[in-house]
Amino acid sequence: MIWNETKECMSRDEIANLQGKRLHSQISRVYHNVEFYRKKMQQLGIEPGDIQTIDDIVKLPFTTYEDLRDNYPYGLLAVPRTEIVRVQASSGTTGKPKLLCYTRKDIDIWSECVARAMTMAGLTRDDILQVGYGYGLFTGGLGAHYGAENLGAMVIPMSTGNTQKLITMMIDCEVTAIACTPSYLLHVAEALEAQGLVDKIKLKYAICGAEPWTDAMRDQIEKRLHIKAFDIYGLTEIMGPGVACDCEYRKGLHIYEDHFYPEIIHPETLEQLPHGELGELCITTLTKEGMPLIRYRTRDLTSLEYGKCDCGRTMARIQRFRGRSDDMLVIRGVNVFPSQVEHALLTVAGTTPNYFITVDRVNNNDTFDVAIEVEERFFSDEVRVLEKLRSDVEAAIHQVVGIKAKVKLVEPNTLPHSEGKTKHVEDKRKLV
Ligand code: DLL
Repeated sequence: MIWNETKECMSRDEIANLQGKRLHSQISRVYHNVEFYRKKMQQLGIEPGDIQTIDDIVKLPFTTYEDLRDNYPYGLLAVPRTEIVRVQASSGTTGKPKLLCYTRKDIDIWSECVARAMTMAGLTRDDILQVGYGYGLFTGGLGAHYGAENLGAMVIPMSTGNTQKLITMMIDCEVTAIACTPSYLLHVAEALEAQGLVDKIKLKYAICGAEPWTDAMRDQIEKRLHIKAFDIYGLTEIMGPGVACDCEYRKGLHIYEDHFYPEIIHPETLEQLPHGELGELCITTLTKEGMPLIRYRTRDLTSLEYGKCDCGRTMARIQRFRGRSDDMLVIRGVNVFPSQVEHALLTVAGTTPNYFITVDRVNNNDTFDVAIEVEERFFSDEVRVLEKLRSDVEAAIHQVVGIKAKVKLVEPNTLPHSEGKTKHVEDKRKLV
């Protein structure tokens, strides 16, 4: 089943034509309405008239997450503030969040894209969907919610945090689909198994994303719950979930190219790479009104495949994610930068900037361990003093990062040091 056949199955020529037209009008709008882009384009000596076809995109400047932060909260708006009906924000930045502003039309397009993704997974208006992504500033909850309502499915807005209630309602309400992170779904599977309830559920589909996951994890989810699991991708800056999703043929995640133009660039030279090569995914929004982004560097490393899929869709397919070109980690669905831990440590007297983060996945849950060197004197003091420092550090990290870390305090010069760039992170999850 296809939600919007006219758009999802266009020929490559039709797609390129539409993208060229949309890019031209998007660029005219940002040039006239967003000082940030006008200045950047003027520095490069280009005007909206220079952008006629989609191939002209290489003339345009890039946008980074630092640009978003520097222009917080309304600096990149392309419409009057009064046209904005919603904001969402991205987790995981030190200090000010990255705020994304949506007009009513932006919300409509978002819910259409999520409805397309859900249709791709096999959902119809007959389904009952539990949303197990967090509601609030994070885009997962409200994004999935609006998409499912647009589809006409019945939505149960569970949010995160109460697995037992989720299980009870899953059984009582005869839930047929769930949208949540893959690691949370495995946690739900374990809880169902522990209570001998797997054969009481009516679940058929899961739409999982917001964090990297492997085919092995997908396999486990499908076997343990007897369902089909689909991979949904998105990021707050561009819209939220529903930028791309995979279909039953699993040949990559179809990106909705009528709204988002994808490019793969070399993360250092920033040159556009030929089709099929691995590099950083960069996305230009073609229809966004509130806060359009031009050549936004997602930092996600992947490649793109073109060519018609067996499902009939012609939109490019994002291949397996191979990590990121920056040091961001996604832990329990939350974006975490090592610099945030550093920032938290600065607020606690007695700690040093020498720390080491270890991330792993144990029983399908991400673990987040932080070892920190503290001043020698704490080890000769009473244990109580050391324990107090440990809990202060845990609280500081929780406050800045938004999730809890297991903190271990160690003596000076016990963590790895190097002459050049000290390595602060080991990710043992083997997700690529
Ligand atoms: O995670 C939006 C989302 C919500 C996507 C629910 C899917 C489902 P952010 O918090 O801004 O937005 O994080 C975006 O998470 O750049 C990737 O690094 C990572 N990510 C998201 N989906 C996937 C996925 C949401 N399916 C960042 N596979 C992105 C791998 C993913 N990584």
